[in-house]
Amino acid sequence: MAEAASSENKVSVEHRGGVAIVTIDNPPVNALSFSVRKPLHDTLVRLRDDAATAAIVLTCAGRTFIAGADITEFGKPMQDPDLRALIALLEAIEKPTVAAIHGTALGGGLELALGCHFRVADKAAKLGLPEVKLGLLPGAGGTVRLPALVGPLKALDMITSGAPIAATEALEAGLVDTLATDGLVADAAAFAAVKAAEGGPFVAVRSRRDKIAAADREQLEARIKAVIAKAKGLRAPVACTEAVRNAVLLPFDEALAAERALFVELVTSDQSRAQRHLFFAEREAAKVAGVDKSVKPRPIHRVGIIGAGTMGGGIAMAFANGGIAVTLVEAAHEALQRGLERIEKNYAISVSRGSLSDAAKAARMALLSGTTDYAALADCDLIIEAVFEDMAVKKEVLASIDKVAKPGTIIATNTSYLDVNALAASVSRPQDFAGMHFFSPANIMKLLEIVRGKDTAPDVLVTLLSLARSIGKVPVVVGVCHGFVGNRMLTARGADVEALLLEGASPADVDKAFTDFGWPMGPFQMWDLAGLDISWRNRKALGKTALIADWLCEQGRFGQKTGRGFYLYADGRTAQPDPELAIHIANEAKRLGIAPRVISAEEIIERTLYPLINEGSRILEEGIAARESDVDLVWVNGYGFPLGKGGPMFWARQKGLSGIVDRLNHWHQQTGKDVFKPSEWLKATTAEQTVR
Ligand code: 3H9
Repeated sequence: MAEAASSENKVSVEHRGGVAIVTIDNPPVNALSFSVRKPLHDTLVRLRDDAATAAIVLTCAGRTFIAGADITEFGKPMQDPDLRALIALLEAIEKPTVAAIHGTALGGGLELALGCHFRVADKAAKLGLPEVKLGLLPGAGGTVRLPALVGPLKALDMITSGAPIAATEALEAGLVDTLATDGLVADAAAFAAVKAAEGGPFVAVRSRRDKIAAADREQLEARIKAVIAKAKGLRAPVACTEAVRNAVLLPFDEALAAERALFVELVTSDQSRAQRHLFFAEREAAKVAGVDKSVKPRPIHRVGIIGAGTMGGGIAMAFANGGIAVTLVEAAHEALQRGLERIEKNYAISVSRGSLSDAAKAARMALLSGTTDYAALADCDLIIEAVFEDMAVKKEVLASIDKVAKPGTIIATNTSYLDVNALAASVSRPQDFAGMHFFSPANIMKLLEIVRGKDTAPDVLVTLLSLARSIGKVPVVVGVCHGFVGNRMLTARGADVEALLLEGASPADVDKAFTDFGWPMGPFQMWDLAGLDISWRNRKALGKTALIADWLCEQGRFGQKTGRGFYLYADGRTAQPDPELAIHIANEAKRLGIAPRVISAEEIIERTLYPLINEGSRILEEGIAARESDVDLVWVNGYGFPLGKGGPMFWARQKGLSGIVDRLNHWHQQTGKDVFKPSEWLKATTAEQTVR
């Protein structure tokens, strides 16, 4: 017999003999919104007091178990009952309670399941506490109950990485009691009936102290130290370690109270606000203007890649890592061989570091086949050219692809700067053509700019978006312009950097201001690493110059690879200041009549980051990016903009756009540039912020 327990039907109960099956139905991911918590609370009270109910099974409708608290409720007053109260109620029920888990039990969802006496999982289920990725920690007892069930070391790994574990691993770790074999709910109901028949008392997770008592505290402290060393200025991972340590050292209720205090600190922090913004930004990015939800992706079973160099090889690895077959094409056998060997070597390094098994390496290599014959591309569903960044070369390659690709195959160019519409003209099917701008190393970097040409078909965009997500990339659809979103803004960021040197900052001053801000490295470190010759070649092609960088290149100083660039690299890696460069810069400044002065870190940030934000605003005004959050995703995932600051546009809004406009005005005046003209987007947005 089934009955609805709430007016909205988000929680319903079915009685199977003495077992009450409580089903939560709150699509799409059964988040624990108030509209679920309230009826669930009332239902549990009723079943607790119902003499005919001998056991309770908690399960979910739809594609997944509860994916967590409702993130959209954070930052607003929490309506009672809160999740902690709900779990306390559940945990105190003296009848056996069983969570029946399918899909993903995440965050508050897993915490609710930890409030049950038992957990039964579907074999394909995943369980985890991903709060750290939102700049949070599990705030409903997860940091205290998980260590009790799986031991503090395992719990620390799960909580500080945020990565879910598979059901089999959860079984081994003691997180679930059994895996379903005949059907999840039926098995969970049978399990609950057996437990009820066996009789209590049933031990709540809070009372299981054996794994806590047995914890190796020295090892725990060592792991905590390692997590803190890798926290990169983020507070959440550190707070997670504090909470797990509390779970070991403090009595249960004290540890719970300490967890709560940490959660409140984090949920109101700028870092967590930024990370929550990025969570929703990733989901928003999947929505493309003019593309209806009903548009279906084309199936992609095999990807062809032209060019087995660093970029092509990296892209091939990205697909093989995602389980997709790849045909790699090179012009000559030797180049193909070199490319395949480089891939094999990269995988071998992962094996030697322990991050990849031999079997997984073999499986990935087996997905890669190499050839020098374009005809082998005939069965590919997507073909990406990743050859030299030159319009004529790319056009020739694309025309050759066009001749062999079957109808419906998507043809893509991996270009960083070139005009995608001009490239589309070299194929006979521009509707099947798009840009796919990967970032190097393409097997590691998460960002993918999907460049929408004027004729790109909606289903091509949908296909590339879902394909990218399936291989773990963060895709963002962008429009056609020189450098798209990321590289165009990067150019703006670097425009004043040489001027800063001439005015008195050293490369190390600039780089330090960047790393203090939270960037992984500064512009000079980045250029030295990438090779100064690359931007030199680009400048020459565009008829542009850079006073200092050109001088370095003219002397064959291309950065780390030649041992000298903006820095000296005596050992090939460690950057040392170069006195000769300092003299050269001072001489150039003198020649230009620039008097040296002390440049503050604040000025360095204002003269690099503010122009970048300004360029972002122009990109929005022109519709090259659809929304601010898309720009933020590009910068966080492709260029190392600090995660805890949420991306340049988010950071700019927090900082106050009108202040940024004032400072851009100021620097334009100070450095003798034309009067600063804010974009229409900046004007409108600052006006809107002022009114608010
Ligand atoms: C927490 O639990 C705190 C507690 O410890 C303490 C509390 C006191 N809330 O990702 P998808 C939306 S913190 C609200 O595309 P998938 C999402 O925005 C939480 N909304 O699906 C999207 O909306 P739209 C800890 C949520 O199948 C739609 O659902 N939990 C939430 O690719 C579909 O999402 C997490 O961090 C949420 N919790 O992946 C888990 N989750 O369609 C977060 C999703 O309008 N969620 N939405 O764009 C996920 O990791 C993935 O959504 C999941 C499904 C793997 C579940």
